[in-house]
Amino acid sequence: MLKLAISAGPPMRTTMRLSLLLFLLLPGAAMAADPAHTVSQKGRAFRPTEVTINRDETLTFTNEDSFIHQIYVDGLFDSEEKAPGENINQTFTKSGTFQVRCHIHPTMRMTVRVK
Ligand SMILES: [Cu+2]
Repeated sequence: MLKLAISAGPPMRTTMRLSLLLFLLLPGAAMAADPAHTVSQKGRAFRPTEVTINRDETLTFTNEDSFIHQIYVDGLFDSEEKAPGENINQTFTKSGTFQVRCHIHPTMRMTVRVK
């Protein structure tokens, strides 16, 4: 698809299309590549077990097990159950120290510190 679009127009149009493409792709790529905001659920455990973020930042929880997980913080949020390979994007809008847990696996827990 990309090659077809580039070869179809004259050079000016190609530059414009490439700029638009980069504009659309780069923010998403930067977010996906940020390891500080990603928590994996693997082996019935959160990894890492402690994360510090700023208020209003979002953590992405990735289910890397072969069974269902979810996440909750008492009194704050309670996510849907997620199948293997699915993600949960959770924004922390309050400052404080929170224990994130999984209803399905009571031994799973981690600490999120929100500045
Ligand atoms: Cu779980």
